[in-house]
Amino acid sequence: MTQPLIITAALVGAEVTLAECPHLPITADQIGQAAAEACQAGASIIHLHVRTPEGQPTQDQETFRRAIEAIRARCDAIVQVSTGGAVGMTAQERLQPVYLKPEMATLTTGSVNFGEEIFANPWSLIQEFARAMQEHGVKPELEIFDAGMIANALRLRDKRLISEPLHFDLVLGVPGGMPATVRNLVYLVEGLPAGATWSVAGIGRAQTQMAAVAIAMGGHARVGFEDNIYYRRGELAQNNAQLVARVARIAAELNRPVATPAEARRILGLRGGPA
Ligand code: KMH
Ligand code: ZN
Repeated sequence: MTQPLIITAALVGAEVTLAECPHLPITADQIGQAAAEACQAGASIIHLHVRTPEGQPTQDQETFRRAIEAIRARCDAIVQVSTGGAVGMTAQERLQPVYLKPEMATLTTGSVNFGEEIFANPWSLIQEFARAMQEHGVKPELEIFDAGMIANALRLRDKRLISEPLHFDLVLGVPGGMPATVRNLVYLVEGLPAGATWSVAGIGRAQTQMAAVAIAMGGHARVGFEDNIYYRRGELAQNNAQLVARVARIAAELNRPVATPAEARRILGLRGGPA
């Protein structure tokens, strides 16, 4: 039987600027509000980056703490913190939100060109991040930008640094990573271990297309300003919830009801609500 659809709302990201996206949530209050609206529209995971008051990406623990509190005050979504942060941050900087013991955190299992820059994730860093997540009871979402990253994730599993059921997010369309095509998505999904769950994050205009394919394939979907700021060509989205709501509507047409946070926790093997 097909599972309910887990929609992840990637509300903020690290690269999008306020100049490009005037509705980008920045403060804890704005992030909490955006999360509540996204949940109302059908999201059950909030993928979380935070910003300084000036709008710069930061991994500051206190800024994360305030944003997480603001989300939890308004909805029951699973909070998934980013350990990717922004390109160029140190490992210690990036790890800070894991110490807050959120339910989930991202774990990118390899390096990838990221536009003009390199999103560096050497094997030593990957293992250190996996260990930190294990020690703090945080479930990793394995971020896959290229095919070899799945092999690295399986190496982590074999070394017992991550445990099943594994959850993957297949990020397609980053300039330098795997392009967002149906063929690439199917290829990656075929390489996942039995029992794994997965979502797709299509970048830019691929966001809705990839989400629709994932819905049909039985996977899950990620949308939001981190990956795409347009509702349609030439028209900025008004808020993250608008992007979530569209995917929820497509899912309804395809007989995939959206998962509540409780259902998402069951599907992902999370033990319960937030600690
Ligand atoms: N901002 C990218 C360099 C994650 O959240 O873990 C990395 C990223 C992935 O956004
Ligand atoms: Zn992210």
